[in-house]
Amino acid sequence: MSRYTLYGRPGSGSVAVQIALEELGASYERVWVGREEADVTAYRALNPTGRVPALGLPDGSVMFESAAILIHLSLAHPRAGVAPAAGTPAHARFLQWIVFMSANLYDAALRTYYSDRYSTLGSEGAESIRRRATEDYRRDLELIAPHLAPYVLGADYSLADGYLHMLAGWYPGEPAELHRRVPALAAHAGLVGARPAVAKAMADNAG
Ligand SMILES: N[C@@H](CCC(=O)N[C@@H](CS)C(=O)NCC(=O)O)C(=O)O
Repeated sequence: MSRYTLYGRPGSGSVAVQIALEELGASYERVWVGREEADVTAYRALNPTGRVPALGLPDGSVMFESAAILIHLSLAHPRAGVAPAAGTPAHARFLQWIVFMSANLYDAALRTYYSDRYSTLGSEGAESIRRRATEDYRRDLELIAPHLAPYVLGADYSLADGYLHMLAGWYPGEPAELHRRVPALAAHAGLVGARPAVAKAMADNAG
């Protein structure tokens, strides 16, 4: 029996959680949540936000919020080498970057792709929100880039890298242009993308 149930949609925020589950070698069932109203209504019984991802835990409870899920998985599997030991300065940096990415990069992605939800001024307002979100997105990717050495925490891969891989991959501009301007992000994308766990999760999302 699967220990975890991942609720997601192809190419959505569930990608980072799926990468994490693959990195852990965890047993999980992956459930795509439909977009029809009835599907979302049924899903709200598990996750009241109606958004993906959510993760069913081995005790049958369900949690949501991608950053919280990644932090939980790293703490629930302390010997898996996917995060520094809890309570250390390195773990403090792990928490810092995971929360930074959730609060800023993920938020910029939502303001970019759901800009109409952030405006009461119709499509004109939405367009200006989208433009600002894209600028914020680029600024925050550039803020992280100097810290990549080559991973978010330095020499060691952590679940923060899968998260960055997913979020940087959603950047609405031309990836080649972003990578030319921020070579550390290109190197990071190459390294992380080559990991078997990441490739497996990406292939599943590609269909
Ligand atoms: N803060 C949430 C954001 C989740 C989120 O907004 N997910 C998007 C997909 S990437 C979603 O479910 N969108 C569908 C909708 O909002 O209707 C998290 O980090 O998990």
